[in-house]
Amino acid sequence: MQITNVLMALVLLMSILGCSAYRYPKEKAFAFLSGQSGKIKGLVYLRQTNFGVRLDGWIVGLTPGKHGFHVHTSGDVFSNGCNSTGPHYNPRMAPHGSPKNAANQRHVGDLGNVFANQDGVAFIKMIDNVISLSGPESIVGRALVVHADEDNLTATANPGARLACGAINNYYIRKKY
Ligand SMILES: *[C@@H]1O[C@H](CO)[C@@H](O)[C@H](O)[C@H]1NC(C)=O
Ligand SMILES: *[C@@H]1O[C@H](CO)[C@@H](O)[C@H](O)[C@H]1NC(C)=O
Ligand SMILES: [Cu+2]
Ligand SMILES: [Zn+2]
Repeated sequence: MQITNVLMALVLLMSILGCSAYRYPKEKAFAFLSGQSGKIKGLVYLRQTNFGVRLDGWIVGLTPGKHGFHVHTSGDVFSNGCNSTGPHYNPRMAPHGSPKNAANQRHVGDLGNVFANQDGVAFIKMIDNVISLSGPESIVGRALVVHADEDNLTATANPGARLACGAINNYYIRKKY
């Protein structure tokens, strides 16, 4: 209940901030993560910077430790929960890997792991220069997914069930005139 209120307040705040976005014409997006159990919730705010896409946010309700965190291909979080978001976003037909790998040695969507503390809260603060919020490989309209287990960042990694997910929504407000 309380968490929902905090998330709502943040969305409101972000939409207010979004109103001044035209002064800084960089793409912005957000994703609300939720899962089947209702226990796991998250909010991730994404913005394009000169160094890549910066992600800030948090996910609550996780078990402590590392959890695989990726952009999956489809933003469809409705037809079959997180299972309908498809595989990792991989427009370059590359193997799965670490976000630190070269762009052709990872899926574009491979963001590695988030780390949940003893309270089950993962604070997200990362910059990734392979994903983008515009252009032919834009991740807008796709989904962020957090997994039950750690992504060991190898080509055969299996981070387990999809605990929570959310579609990535663009909220860049274009100047009308
Ligand atoms: C998604 O798939 C997993 C593993 O196959 C399954 O346990 C889970 O119930 C599925 N979730 C939904 C919403 O169908
Ligand atoms: C990574 O995880 C996969 C799937 O569980 C496993 O097959 C592989 O051996 C692991 N690799 C390392 C280096 O831990
Ligand atoms: Cu994933
Ligand atoms: Zn991958």
